[in-house]
Formats: sequence, structure tokens, C-alpha cells
Amino acid sequence: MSQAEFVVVANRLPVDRDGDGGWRRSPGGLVTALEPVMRGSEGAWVGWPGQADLEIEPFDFEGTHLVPVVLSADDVELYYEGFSNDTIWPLYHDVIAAPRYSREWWNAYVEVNRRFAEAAAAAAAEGATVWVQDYQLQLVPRFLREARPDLTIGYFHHIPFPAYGLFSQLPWRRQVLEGLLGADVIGFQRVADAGNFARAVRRQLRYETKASGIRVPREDGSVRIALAKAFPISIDAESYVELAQRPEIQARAKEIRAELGNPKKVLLGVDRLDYTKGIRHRIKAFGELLQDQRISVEDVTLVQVASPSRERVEAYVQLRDEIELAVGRINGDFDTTSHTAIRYLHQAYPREEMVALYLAADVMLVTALRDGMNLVAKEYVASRIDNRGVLVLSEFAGAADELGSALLINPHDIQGLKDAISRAIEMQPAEQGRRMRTLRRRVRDHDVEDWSREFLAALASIHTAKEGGS
Ligand code: GDG
Repeated sequence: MSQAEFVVVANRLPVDRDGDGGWRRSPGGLVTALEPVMRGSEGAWVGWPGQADLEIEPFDFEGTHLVPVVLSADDVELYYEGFSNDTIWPLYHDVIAAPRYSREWWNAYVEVNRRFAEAAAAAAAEGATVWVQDYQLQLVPRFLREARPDLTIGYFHHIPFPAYGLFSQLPWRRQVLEGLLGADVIGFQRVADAGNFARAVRRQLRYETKASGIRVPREDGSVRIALAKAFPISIDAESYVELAQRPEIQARAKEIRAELGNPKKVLLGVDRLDYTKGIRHRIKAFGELLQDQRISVEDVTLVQVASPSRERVEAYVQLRDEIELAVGRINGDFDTTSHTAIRYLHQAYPREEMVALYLAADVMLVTALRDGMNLVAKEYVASRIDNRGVLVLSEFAGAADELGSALLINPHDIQGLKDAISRAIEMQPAEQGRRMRTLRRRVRDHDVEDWSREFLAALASIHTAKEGGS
């Protein structure tokens, strides 16, 4: 097998099984982000094909060499649903749900990370660049460096990195920090995440940091510099503009409003059904606005798309019950035979339908309690080619660092959230336009290609320094 100069390592391969046992490109943002880089480099992608116990040989797909990593049903339960999604996910999102610390899960996480690292080591050519993605694979950079010191290794962390007081709960905090520090560049969404990481490294490992550089001692006593820095991720803004311009999607947006009974204002939430997204807070604020008679169901409808997610993890089962109870109560209290308060959709939709929803929505509600970035906020903004609509955005989402012209809110402050929703509903077109133009400029000036280019440029400068013998 030929080896690749550029290798991506991610929990999932960038493909899904289609109905006929073939493969199709999966719709995710990461796949779109890396597509131009992969195409230009004839790279390899190491990841899980998405099905337990599926043993398949590496294969080529649209110019990328795909290297499947086998996960057994036990691995999926312990490494993925357990340690990744029931320990790291809640801990790194500021303990919104209680993280569970299980030694059995940790052991599986170590073992599976080692397997990913071995597959990546086998796929990479001498001196290649390897880019590891996200919190499921925090130990891979170190394992990879041990096996292949010739490689240049990058890691990008898509979710928040918590403050030291929380991070230090993790029984395996040292191993995780050492795992990440195997990388030459460790990328985060926000400046604050990179800062939290550097502080954890100083406190736990006693390494020195200067600006974004961390001095990591090697076994031979010499020191190398790892870079920990913010590289805020973005979207393929142009593709949202293109979808929003399509007449059939604009027509669908009108149809959606008509199907809702042509209310004066449509509010929209789009999230994976996850406790980090603040869906309950949003629903509570909306219910109280109805209760206070500040709005009525004839005039205002909330559409909440909650796409199914992690349905075998207990915290998600509970969350779904709570949300559905709250929605049922509010609809029971306020619906009329012709109008509904909350149109709740526990389904996933094609991207075309998402853009039609964005165009149909006067107000977009992003009320995350903690979120690495939140791409939905950027997608809404990119889609509003008419420069209309209001984004209500949580200051706890990474996107708030860039999208300061949104109505920024603290989702825990229900009164403040209610006032912001009211203000959004009443905002005049001139103010909507002013804000939306600023938001759109930011998203279009910094799209996902800029993100990957900037990250890879940082990696390349380290690569060059290595070749220069420093
Ligand atoms: C993680 C971090 C960070 C959702 N429902 C449907 C659908 N989606 C799409 C959205 C968006 C994506 O899924 C969700 O991205 P988010 O950024 O909002 O959130 P996470 O899934 O939690 O992503 C996050 C991100 O990684 C990238 O680094 O921003 O902070 O948590 O693109 O549109 N897409 C379709 N149908 C759905 O029903 N087609």
C-alpha cells in the first residue's frame, strides 16, 4: 500500500453506507472543510466506518484513501458512548450533566486510541503531516509521536476546553494532557479554550508556556515547542448563499410559513438533541412569554428541530423526556385548533430543508449553555441573503467571539432571554439589516477554507523549522 503525505485521523470516516451497500460522502462540516485539502494532496483518512464489528479493507473514495478502524460493539459502548460521550463531553461542557468516571471506559479509550494511532502510523509516509480531530482521540498525538517521531502532528479540539478547576476532576488528567502535547499544533475554538489548556499544562505538568508556545521536554533532555492556539472553525458560507438563492428553496420557505398558519413571526431553533444546547431554557422563556401574554400563538410560532443524537446514552434519554414534556404542556395550554405554539420536530432533514427553515425564520435562537463554536448560528447568517432576520446568540457559544452584532444573551438569565426574544420579534428592518450585514461579512470573510488553511499553515511552519534542524 502506498503511504500518504497528508493523513486525517477522525472518529468517523467521511462516508456513510448507502442503501445498496456502497458508500456516499457524509454531509458533515469537517468533510466539507477538508475536501479541498484532501483533493489536492491525495491524502488518507483514518476513521471508524460507523458500524460495530465491520471489518473492511482500506479503499479509495473520490480521491481519498480511506483506512477503516474496526470497533467492536464493546468498544462503541465503552470508548465512544462511555468515555467520549458520558465522561469527556459533560466534563468539557462545564459539567452541565454529571460526568461519569469509569476505569473500564478509560481502559477502552486508551486501547482504541492506540489502535487509531497504529493505523495512522501505517498510513503515513516518511515526514508526512497528520491532522487528528477532536476529543475522542486526545491520546493519539502522543502515541503517534512515539511510533513515528518523523511526523508533523496537528490536533484540533472541536469542543470547549474547561477551566482548570473542572478539568482537574478527571482522574486521568495527566495522561490526557500528555496525549494532546504529542501534537506540534493544538488548535482550539476560542482564545479562552487555549488559555485553559495552557493553564492546565502549567499546573499539572509544570511545563513553561510563553504566548501560545509550550516548552515540552523530550526524553533526551532537549525541548520542543508545541503551539496551543485558537483557530475558530467556520462553514462553507458560499454553499449556503447558493442554496438560499435557489428559487425552489425560497418557495419552500414561503410554504413553511403558510403551513404554520402564516404567523407574523417565526422563531427557530436547530440543534442536535443535546443538553449543552439550552433547548429547555429556550422553551421555558418562550412558554413564559405566552403566559405573560407578551406574545400570542396567532402571531408567533417557535419551530424547534431537535435532531436525534446519542440515543443510547442515559442523559440523552432523560433530556428527550423532559423536553417533550415541556413542549406538550405549553402546546396543551396555548394551542388553538388553527395555531400551535411550538412545532417540535425530532427528525433530521436534508440541508436544502434546513436552509428553507433558515429563510422562513424571523428570529434564530441559539441558546447553548456551552458550545465549542455552534455552526448553526453561522449557517443562519450565511443563508440570509436578504439581510433580514435576527440572531439571538448565547455568549457561551464560541461563535459569540466573532458574532458580536447578534443579540447576545445569557441563557441562564430567563428574564434577560425573554426580553431579548421580545426585542428580536419587534426589531425594525433597518436595525435587522445593519446587524445582519455585519454578521454576514464576518462569516463570509472567514469561511471553513480559511480555517483549514490557517491551521495547516501553522503546522507547515513547524514542519519547515524541523527540516531546518531546529
Ligand atoms: C461540534 C461542537 C462545533 C443539525 N441537525 C441537522 C443538521 N444539523 C447540522 C447543523 C450543523 C451541524 O449539524 C451541527 O453543528 P454545531 O456546530 O451546531 O454543533 P455540534 O454537532 O455539537 O458540533 C460545536 C462543531 O463541532 C464544529 O467544530 O461548532 O460547538 O459541539 O452544521 O446544520 N443538518 C442536517 N439535518 C439536520 O436535521 N442536514
